[in-house]
Amino acid sequence: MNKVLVVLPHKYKYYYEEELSLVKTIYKDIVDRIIVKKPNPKFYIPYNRIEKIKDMDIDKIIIMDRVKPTQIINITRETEKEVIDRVLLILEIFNLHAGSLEAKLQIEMAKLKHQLPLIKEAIRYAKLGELHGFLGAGRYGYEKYYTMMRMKEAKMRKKLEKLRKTRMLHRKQRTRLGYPHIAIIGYTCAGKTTLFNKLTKTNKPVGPEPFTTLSPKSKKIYLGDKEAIVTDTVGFIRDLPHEIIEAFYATLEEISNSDIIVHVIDISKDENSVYKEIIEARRILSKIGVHGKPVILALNKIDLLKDINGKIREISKYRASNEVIIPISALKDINIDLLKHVLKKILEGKEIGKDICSKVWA
Ligand SMILES: Nc1nc2c(ncn2[C@@H]2O[C@H](COP(=O)(O)OP(=O)(O)O)[C@@H](O)[C@H]2O)c(=O)[nH]1
Ligand SMILES: [Mg+2]
Repeated sequence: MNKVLVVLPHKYKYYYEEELSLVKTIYKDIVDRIIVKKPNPKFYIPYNRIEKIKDMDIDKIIIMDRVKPTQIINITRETEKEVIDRVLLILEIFNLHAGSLEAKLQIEMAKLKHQLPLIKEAIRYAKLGELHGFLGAGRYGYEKYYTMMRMKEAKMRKKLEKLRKTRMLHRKQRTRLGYPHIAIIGYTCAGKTTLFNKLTKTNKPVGPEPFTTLSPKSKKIYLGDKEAIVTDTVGFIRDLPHEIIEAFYATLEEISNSDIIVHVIDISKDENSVYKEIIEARRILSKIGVHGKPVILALNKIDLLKDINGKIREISKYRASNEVIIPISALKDINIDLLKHVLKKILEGKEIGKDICSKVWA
């Protein structure tokens, strides 16, 4: 059930790789891709392609854009394939990382809200003619399904409010037990998962700890004689749709609960986009209430650079006082041991020695 066709809008022409990488987080088997310059008002996808899709061996069509409910319904009717738009895909990705009940509810709410207009549209179509089984509503009829979903949404909203209140009450008493936490953050495609896998190679996922909300993407690592939990966080997504920002922040609580943040940055990109990513990460951290925690700027993909020192010198200009710079290659295993060493030093509350400072731009 994983064969997909990806539809990319031309507006993301500089970010096709990132967009495809988002898709691959959930759907590994991308059979083909279509680039759309000007969306067709009725089908989004050009009509000559629609006819061919019908015979393609795929399970889903993923459209990396905003798609109108009528367009989704039209495509489904013509091709008999399921359509997922960018919002739904990103919510699926959030779900992979959501540890707490609150984050899960927030994501579920966003999904429902996103689908309600689609159900409404389906009601209109069903009245006009045939539209069976769309969105799993077949058995109930769309109107009943719509009412059911509205009720579900109201119920979820109440549950969330209650959850927030109790959390406010307990926040002060909440003490963290167990291991220190390291969160890997950064944009899509920066190399977070590659680094996470390198750091945790053979280690098993950890079970839920008391009083903490642990993401399913967490594993234990050994830093010399020290143990810690490292989390591959959801990642910052370019052009995040505004209606899912709340769900995004809820999913990021795994960062608020961490002791050290490793911000992975692809420095094979130009200086300006690296700078923007550093600033944006700081803004997001501050927004979720993370201030002054130690941050390691892991400048990744140095294997792709000709002038490593020049590039690092440029980026050092932007370093804040709580940040340490370590150039690495997660893929080619360059400076990973150094990164581990620095993590250990920070966990021990020790100064990062002068000997390292010559290699680490602290
Ligand atoms: N050349 C090079 N490629 C890398 C490095 N680290 C990751 N990549 C590649 O960058 C792409 C995105 O990596 P991934 O870990 O999935 O990024 P994530 O979205 O941040 O989790 C993959 O194709 C990786 O193989 C690196 O150090 N050097
Ligand atoms: Mg990843």
